[in-house]
Amino acid sequence: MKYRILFATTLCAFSAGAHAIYGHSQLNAATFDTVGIMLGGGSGTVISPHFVLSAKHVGGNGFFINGNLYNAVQRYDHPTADITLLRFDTPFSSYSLPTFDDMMGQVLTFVGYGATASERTSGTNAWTGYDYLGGFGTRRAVTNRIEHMEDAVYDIGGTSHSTVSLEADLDYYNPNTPADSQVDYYGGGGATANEGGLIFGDSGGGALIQQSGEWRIAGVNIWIDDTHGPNPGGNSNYLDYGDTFGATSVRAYQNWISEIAPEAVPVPEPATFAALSLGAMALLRHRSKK
Ligand SMILES: [Ca+2]
Ligand SMILES: [Ca+2]
Repeated sequence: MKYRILFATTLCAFSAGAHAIYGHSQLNAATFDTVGIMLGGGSGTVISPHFVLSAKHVGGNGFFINGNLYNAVQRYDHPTADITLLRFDTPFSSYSLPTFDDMMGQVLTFVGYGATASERTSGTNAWTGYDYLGGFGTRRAVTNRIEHMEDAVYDIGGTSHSTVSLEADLDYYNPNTPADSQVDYYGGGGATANEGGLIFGDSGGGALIQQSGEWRIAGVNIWIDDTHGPNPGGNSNYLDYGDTFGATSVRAYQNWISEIAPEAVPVPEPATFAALSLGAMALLRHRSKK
C-alpha cells in the first residue's frame, strides 16, 4: 500500500502540547477556530452553519469544538473518495466556506489536532527532518505549497478508493541540513514561511487559504507518504525532508458538496449582481429604442 492514512490509533486526553502540528515554526492556531476534533480520532472543519467537512476514513458522528460537543444528525460518506460531510441541527456561528478555485502553486495553511514532532537537531542525522512525539487534541497550524495533484487509489478499511489529492512536500530550511537531504521532491519551490506537515490525527482537518479576508477550505487532510529521496529517519518516520502528504481536493468534489450542502456554496460577489443588473438595464433601453 502506497499511502498511510492519518487516522489516530488512540484517542488520548485533550492535553496541551508545546510543539507544532509539526514544523519549524507554527502559526497562531487560535485563528483557526472553525477546525475541531472528530471523536472518531481525527479532525474536521465547520464549512457552513450546519455542516462539517472531514475525511471518510475518520469515523463517528461526534464533533468537539471550542469547548462544546456536538452530534451529527446525518453523515454523508462520498461513494468513492476520502471525504465526508456531517450535518448538525444546532447551527455553528463561525465557519470556513469552501473555495473551488485551482490550488496548484498556492500556499495553504494545514490545521489539525494530530500528534506533533520535534526537530532532529543533533546526532548523526541532525537537520534531516523531525522525530515523532505523539500527542493528540491540540489545534496546530503550519503552511506548505501545493505542487502536485493526482487521482490516487488507496485502501480505506479494506476497500479500494480513489481520491483526487492536493499534494505537498516537506522542505528543509536550515543551511545545516546535509546536501543529501536538501531535496525539493515535487520541484515547486523550497520551504514556506511556516513549513510543516501532517501526522497521525490530522486526518479530516482543513487545508485553508485566505481569500478577500476570509479563511476558506480548499482541502481535507488525508494521507502521508514516506521514503521519498533520502530517508534518514527510516520507513516508520514520515517526517524526513522530501516526504510528502496530501489533502482531498475540495474543488474536485464541488458538485457533491453543492448537492448535499447547498448552504456551503459561496454566493457570487455583490459586484457581479450589480454588473448583471446594469447590463440588463442597458439591454432594456436598447430594446425600447427600437
Ligand atoms: Ca514544501
Ligand atoms: Ca522516512
